[in-house]
Order: sequence, then C-alpha cells, then structure tokens
Amino acid sequence: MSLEANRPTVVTDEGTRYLCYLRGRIHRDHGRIMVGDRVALMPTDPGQALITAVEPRMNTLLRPPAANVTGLLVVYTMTRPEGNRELLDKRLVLAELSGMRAEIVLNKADLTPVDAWEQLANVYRDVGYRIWRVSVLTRVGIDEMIASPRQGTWILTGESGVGKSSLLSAILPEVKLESQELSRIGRGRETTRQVRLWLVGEFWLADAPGYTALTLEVERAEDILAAFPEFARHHCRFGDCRHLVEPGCGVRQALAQGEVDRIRYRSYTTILTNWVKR
Ligand SMILES: Nc1nc2c(ncn2[C@@H]2O[C@H](COP(=O)(O)OP(=O)(O)OP(=O)(O)O)[C@@H](O)[C@H]2O)c(=O)[nH]1
Ligand SMILES: [Mg+2]
Ligand SMILES: [Zn+2]
Repeated sequence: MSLEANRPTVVTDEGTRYLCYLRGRIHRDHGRIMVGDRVALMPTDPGQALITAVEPRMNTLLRPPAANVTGLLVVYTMTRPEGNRELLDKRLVLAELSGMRAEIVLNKADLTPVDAWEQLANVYRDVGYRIWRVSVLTRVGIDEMIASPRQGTWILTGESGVGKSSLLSAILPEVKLESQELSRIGRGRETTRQVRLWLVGEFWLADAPGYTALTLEVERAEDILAAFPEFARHHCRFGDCRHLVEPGCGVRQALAQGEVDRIRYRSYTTILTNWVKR
C-alpha cells in the first residue's frame, strides 16, 4: 500500500497496480490506513479497486506513518549537518524497540575525512550494524549499498539535510520527475504527508521528512539495554545491573578502560533517563 495523489495505491504480489477507495468501516476499524499495510482488494473498474480489509500490523512507525516496516536506513552525516550521535543512537533504539532492523548510511563521503569515517564504522560494526559509506555527489558506494540483499519495506530516516531525498533520486532517477508531478496534482492538499514506496530491486523504499525530536515511552530498562548489545560482553556482578552507579559494574569498568564507546554509553544513559517510565 502506497499513497499517491491523495488516494491509496495498492500493488499486488503479482505487480498489478490499483488506485483504491476505502470501504467506510475500514477507517473505524483500523484508523488511518498506512503505507506498508497489507490489504484485501475487490477490483471495481479497470485499474481501480475497493480496499475491503487490512491485515494486522507487525509494527508501525509514526513518522512517517508506515506499517510492517522491515527496517530503517538511518542516513547520517558528519558535516552539513554536523552529525549528532545521540540522535543516531535514538533512531537505532527506536528500530530495536519496534522490531525493525537498521542499517546506517553515512552520506556526503565527499566531505568526510576517511579516518573519521573509519572510527565511526568501527564503533557501529562492533555493535553489529551494517554501515555504508556513500556520496550522492560522487555516487561512491551507492550501487553497493543498494545491491545488498533486503526484503520488505524500508524507510529512509535521519535528520533534515543529510540527503535522504537526494539518495532516493540517485537510486531511482524517475523519483524526481514523479515528485514534481505529485506536488502539482496535490495542489498543496496534504502533499507533505504523502508517503510513497518505491520498488528497489527486491525491497520497497520510502523517503521521509527529517526531524530531530525523537521520543518514546518505554516500560522497562531492559528493553533499552537490548539495543546496546555490546554492553553485555562485559560482565557485571549483578544480573539486573543498569550500568549507571552500581558498584562492581563491568560496563562502567570497561568504559573507564576505553573498551566501551563513550558516546554510545552517554546515549544509553540519556535514553534511559528520558524514555523509561518510572
Ligand atoms: N556534498 C554533498 N552534498 C549532498 C550529498 N547528498 C546530498 N547533498 C546535498 O544536501 C542537501 C540536502 O539534501 P536532501 O536530499 O534535501 O536532504 P534530506 O535528508 O532529504 O532533507 P529533508 O527532506 O529536509 O529531511 C542538498 O543541497 C543536497 O544537494 C552528498 O553526497 N555530498
Ligand atoms: Mg527530503
Ligand atoms: Zn553493570
């Protein structure tokens, strides 16, 4: 399910496209239908259909509104805009808590010194993330990143100005044309809220507007810890250690010895303090 020209477009598993209408009770039962929703259709006219049911969602993303998201491509830059590692970590935690995969895309490689890139890549590879180095300007790394096997629905996310829309246009040259068309059709009517999925080889990809305010309500500290799997390699005296002030904490010891990345640790404490309900 994809939104185009203010009406949902559904592509069937066989690749047929339908411009759709919604049966009234769909809104009542499911709220707003979202990009990524899997739906049942009843064809009406050629190329047109009625959406009759929405399947239960595996997960949902709020910004942009999307359902059944397999993963986030978190776009990040070191300069223009200057990278904010805490925001990067927050996006990675959001993915983990939502049951989504995440990969990191360092864009603007043309502006990034190689040693700075290597340092960043080492930190995140060590955690277990795939991290790509690309530049829309020089096209370095883009084909390799796209050729990596993925399935399902992926969303480009990251701060404003990091190059998400530029990346999508670099991957799919037809995107630029169509987005100009769309803004004409929409005449300002909710055009900014439209989200469209594009087929990139085997997976679907959507662009999203950048934003920085990122917050979640989390029930348990352990859920946050699951997004910092590298901490678990350092043993603490107590099984339920939060690695904050506890005496004999192996993570804090590792931190003091430079074996835990300081910025990752700071992100962890900030997220724990701000997101976990007490
Ligand atoms: N030097 C350099 N500039 C780039 C690169 N990629 C994108 N830019 C520039 O960065 C600026 C922002 O790019 P956008 O694609 O609009 O960024 P965005 O992430 O979509 O931003 P929002 O839509 O506001 O969230 C544009 O001026 C691009 O030309 C790159 O690889 N190198
Ligand atoms: Mg954009
Ligand atoms: Zn500990």
